[in-house]
Amino acid sequence: TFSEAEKAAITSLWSKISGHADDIGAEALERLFLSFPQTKTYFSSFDLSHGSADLRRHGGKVVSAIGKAAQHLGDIDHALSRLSDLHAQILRVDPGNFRLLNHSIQVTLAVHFPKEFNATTHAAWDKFLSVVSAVLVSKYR
Ligand code: ZNH
Repeated sequence: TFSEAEKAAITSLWSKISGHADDIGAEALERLFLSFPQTKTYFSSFDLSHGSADLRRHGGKVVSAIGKAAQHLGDIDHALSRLSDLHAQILRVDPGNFRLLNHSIQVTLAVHFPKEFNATTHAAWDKFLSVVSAVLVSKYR
């Protein structure tokens, strides 16, 4: 599903993100909760204050899962299979929320990696995050 150019854009930006998963993830979540407050309802037991340990821990998990997908671009379905079960069977997050998180992630990446996040890389990441979301909602019924 990805061209060689898209794969290169995804993996090269991932290599910049990987050492900062907690920071990037926490900021993406903070942007999600501030811009789309309805998404906070899934995290009622979390401390959602700026830079909290909960935001950093959960943000780090989300970004690490995205990294796993970036390292398995030919088989994201398989790489995220367990996480897909979790979202479909236990968490049952409304599928519409994935677009909101993807948007927040992309704004965060644009702010932190302005040179790398050019129009081509933006388009590749937009497609990549859509594919990741599609996998995570694929087992809903
Ligand atoms: Zn999710 C969880 C990823 C989206 C909500 N997640 C989770 C985890 C991970 C993830 C890794 C952990 C798991 C374990 O621990 O095992 N997500 C993810 C991704 C994405 C997502 C990658 C995309 C891209 N989610 C999402 C959304 C939402 C969510 C959109 C809503 C809004 N998640 C969630 C929750 C949880 C999770 C609620 C649980 C948390 C806790 O801890 O509690």
